[in-house]
Amino acid sequence: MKSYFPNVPRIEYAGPRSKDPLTFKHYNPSLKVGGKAMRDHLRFAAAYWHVMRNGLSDPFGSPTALMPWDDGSDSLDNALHRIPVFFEFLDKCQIDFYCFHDRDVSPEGDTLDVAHANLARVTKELKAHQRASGKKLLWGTACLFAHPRFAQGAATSPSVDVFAYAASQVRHALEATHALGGKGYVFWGGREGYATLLNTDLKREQAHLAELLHLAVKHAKQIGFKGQLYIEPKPREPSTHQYDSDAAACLNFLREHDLLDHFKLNLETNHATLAGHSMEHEMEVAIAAGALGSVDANRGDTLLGWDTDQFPTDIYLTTQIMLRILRMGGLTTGGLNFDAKRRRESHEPIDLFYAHIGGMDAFARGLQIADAILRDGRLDEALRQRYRTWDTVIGRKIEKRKMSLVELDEYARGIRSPKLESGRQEMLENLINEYIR
Ligand code: XLS
Ligand code: NI
Ligand code: NI
Repeated sequence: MKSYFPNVPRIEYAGPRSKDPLTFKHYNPSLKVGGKAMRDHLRFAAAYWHVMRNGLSDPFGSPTALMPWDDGSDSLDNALHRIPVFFEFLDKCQIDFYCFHDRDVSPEGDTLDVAHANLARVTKELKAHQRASGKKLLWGTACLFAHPRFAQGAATSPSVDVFAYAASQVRHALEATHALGGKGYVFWGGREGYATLLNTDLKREQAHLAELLHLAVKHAKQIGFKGQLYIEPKPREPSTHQYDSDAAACLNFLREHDLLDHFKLNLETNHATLAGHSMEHEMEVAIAAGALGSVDANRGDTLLGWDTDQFPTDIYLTTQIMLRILRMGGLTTGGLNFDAKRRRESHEPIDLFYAHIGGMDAFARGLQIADAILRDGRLDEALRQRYRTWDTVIGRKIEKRKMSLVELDEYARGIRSPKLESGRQEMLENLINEYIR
């Protein structure tokens, strides 16, 4: 069989002492952590759009990525040729899942009919490769942001015909995802927002967005798709403001439009920071609503104000993420999808491997550290202690909504002025550092 990465062996676990950059130092897929294999905790996925389609251009410069397997055309043939390259990449990286947009994997063509036929052809090929390799689809999605027709929105376009085009694309992307046994389907509303409120009917646009989601819920049911539907929050870029701006906004939107039973959130680290939040904040908000579904694993750059989608290599970050995933009992339909791209300077194919190895090792360490912190128990105990006054008769009564304002007034007048204890932030930060080695 032809190899597209002849100089790259299958990446294997070689332990923390290994000096070979093409080995895992920490990711040991079958190693059990807390009774569960690392690969089942982490459920790594690669993003087709970054691995296969990202030429690494930036707003100031053209693409740099070397892709010797790609003829640069938009032909169906070229699209089909990319598939074995991608599956070789997945195999060599030991990544079990992948994610794609309809337009990453198959060309748009001149008409919708051609686009759908292309997607159907490519889906067949993807299915054959999945079957031969055992790789799985974490989620699929429709690209409703790249084509010029979506410049003013897809579901939120002022044009009803654009809405219909978006709906058509969603139908086929959903069916392709279903055919491939996808564990989920994502809506990321890159253009679902506005550039200026002067020309925007915000209420109407949001209702249209909700309607597209309702249509997708209905269609998923009709075709028997049992995968999880997700919304991926992001505050801006490309729009000035996106309706799915952060976890809280998405949850409110889902509640308002009666969709919360059908959707979970796919949270991306760089989107959290663009929204002015930490990833752990976004995760806590989603988990509190029982709605954390999946993670787009990347990071931003504190010195750059856009979605740089860098590979996550920060052990603090991966520890924080894994702490929350472990506490909520693990990922089920979701995974850790590397929605991440190499820097423009890292243009050689081998950099794809270094990038993913780094992200996988960082999460493997985060997992082990988080597991150790939770087994140690002091962090959870400190949290429990901090709220212990609520674990009393009076606290429970308030939590059960069994106290009136008058009763609380009487209670308060019968006790001494409350004294606060220290929040111990620094002590707890030190505790985390004990484990980051
Ligand atoms: C872009 C988003 C996108 C989604 C899928 O910022 O992260 O890649 O994950 O449409
Ligand atoms: Ni993403
Ligand atoms: Ni992003």
